[in-house]
Amino acid sequence: MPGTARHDQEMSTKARKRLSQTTDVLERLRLQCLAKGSAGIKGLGRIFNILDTDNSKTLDFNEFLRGLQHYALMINKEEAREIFQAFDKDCSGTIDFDEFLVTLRPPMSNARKEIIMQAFQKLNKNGSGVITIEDLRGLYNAKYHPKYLNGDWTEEQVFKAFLDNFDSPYDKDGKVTTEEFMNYYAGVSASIDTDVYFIVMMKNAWKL
Ligand SMILES: [Ca+2]
Ligand SMILES: [Ca+2]
Ligand SMILES: [Ca+2]
Repeated sequence: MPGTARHDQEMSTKARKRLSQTTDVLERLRLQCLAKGSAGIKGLGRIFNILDTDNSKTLDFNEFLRGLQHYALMINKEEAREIFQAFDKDCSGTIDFDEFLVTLRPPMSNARKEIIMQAFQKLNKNGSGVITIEDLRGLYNAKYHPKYLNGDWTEEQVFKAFLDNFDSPYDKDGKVTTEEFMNYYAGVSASIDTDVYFIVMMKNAWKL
């Protein structure tokens, strides 16, 4: 599985170093997430949940402000208001998980996006536009998974666990969209310095 513990640790170390040099608040918030190893869709989902104290599945301004303070981002209310608006793309007055993810997702070069899309297309065998268990049969070998080998899981359960890595915590339906796939790899990508290495890793992982 691409995105190893070693990668996460490197990412975290680098993010902490860059934190001391950055004053831009949005970038600092992003680096705080990276430093905690929470760049991907799951990690950001966890952070969103923590900030959403009333469990409304959206963040209002007060929850957001408390969140910024929790991450030790000392800014005044005016600045916080500005950043809040940068997140709130549809100007609804609240931030939903998609808005949160898209704003905090570490940016990726076009070369990286292209190779991610190639992997998606390969996995999306039947061309339906979303990856499901059906697509994985014959493409992803579940039989080497440790839990399959020791008899804990069926092939079906291995496939489900695989899809679960990509599935958004707020749209968990066993189907993986291009956006969810991209969000997952934005996390992996943040731990890898060069495009060349990222592309090699993707090619090896997905036999592209
Ligand atoms: Ca809320
Ligand atoms: Ca909104
Ligand atoms: Ca989904």
